[in-house]
Amino acid sequence: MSEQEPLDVGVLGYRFMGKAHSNALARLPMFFDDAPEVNRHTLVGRDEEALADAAEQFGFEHTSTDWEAVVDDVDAFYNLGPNHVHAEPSIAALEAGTPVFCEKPLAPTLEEAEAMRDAAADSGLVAGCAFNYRFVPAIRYAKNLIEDGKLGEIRQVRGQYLQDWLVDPEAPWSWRNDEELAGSGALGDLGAHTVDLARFLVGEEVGEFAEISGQLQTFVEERPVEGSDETRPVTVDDAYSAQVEFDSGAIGTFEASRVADGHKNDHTIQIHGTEGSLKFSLERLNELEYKGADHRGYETILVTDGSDPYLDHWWPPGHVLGWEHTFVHENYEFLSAVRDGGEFHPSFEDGYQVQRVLNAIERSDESGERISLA
Ligand code: SOE
Repeated sequence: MSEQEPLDVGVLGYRFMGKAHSNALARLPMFFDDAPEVNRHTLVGRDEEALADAAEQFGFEHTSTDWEAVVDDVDAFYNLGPNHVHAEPSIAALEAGTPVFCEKPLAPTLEEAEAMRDAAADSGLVAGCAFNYRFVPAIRYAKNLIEDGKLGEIRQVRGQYLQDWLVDPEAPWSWRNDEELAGSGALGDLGAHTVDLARFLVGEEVGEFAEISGQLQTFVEERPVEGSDETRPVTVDDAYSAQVEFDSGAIGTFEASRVADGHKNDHTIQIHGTEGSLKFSLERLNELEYKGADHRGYETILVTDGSDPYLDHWWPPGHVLGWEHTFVHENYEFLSAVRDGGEFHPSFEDGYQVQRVLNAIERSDESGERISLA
């Protein structure tokens, strides 16, 4: 246990992401002996009754419907609300001297992402964008292989993120279907993760995304509002695809969909180099497929040994981890950086770089042209 004062954490948002991060905060002292001590201090939201229930369930001491009061009053502020509330409270927290952990995508628009990136840079504080898939042990293992040169020179990256929860035209409308609230659809919600993973895994080898052409498509133009006879327009994409070239000349293809029937949360990334290849699929997150130069085909590496990234904190080999563990790992890294004044990645700068790519895909779709980011 640290001898420092516990960190008071304020969390805006108590739904899907609120629960995932609160679970992670609760797990930390049990599994990560050297994690900072944390008080789940204040849970922030609008609906007082739902907020009170969530605070009790998630183990928070206080609730508040006023984020402005909270950002000043805690040692770290978690912004886990819908995308349209990412910028203002996060910037206010940084201006108040409070480190911020913000859900992805960093913002609905490039302009807001830029303002957030600038506020983080001006503050000099730890500002993290919660791309949790960087914290899958098999992804860390893959990164180590790439850094060790096991794939040789990287030539191709192929990333897909497929879900099917909107394949039914009667699936209800939510903020995730609205451009004002979300920014984009499958592109920002899912594609942001894949772009971040690509930057994380091979960014040092291939550089940034340099040239991009992309397209977006909306298949269902309006959706029913739950509990009423109303429908609302869908103003974001159901699916996107993009072709890219990196600074090094390596190329990649990327796509995401929320209407890919039969795929629940199928995030895959494949990387091919001059001396080997890697394949990772989120639905088999304990495994990494690797083909080295002296192999004829892929071998499946079960990434659950105590010597594998983060695994010494958990169970004996073969006692597999799940999606929720990625949140424990990212919270461990973020809060340790806050306590120690260290660096945390993915940062707001990383979130901004991802947003540039998303924005270029949108611009390419609108203009029908290939966009240069170089
Ligand atoms: C919903 O589509 C969603 O929860 C995303 O918002 C998450 O980032 C992704 O991890 C799973 O799908």
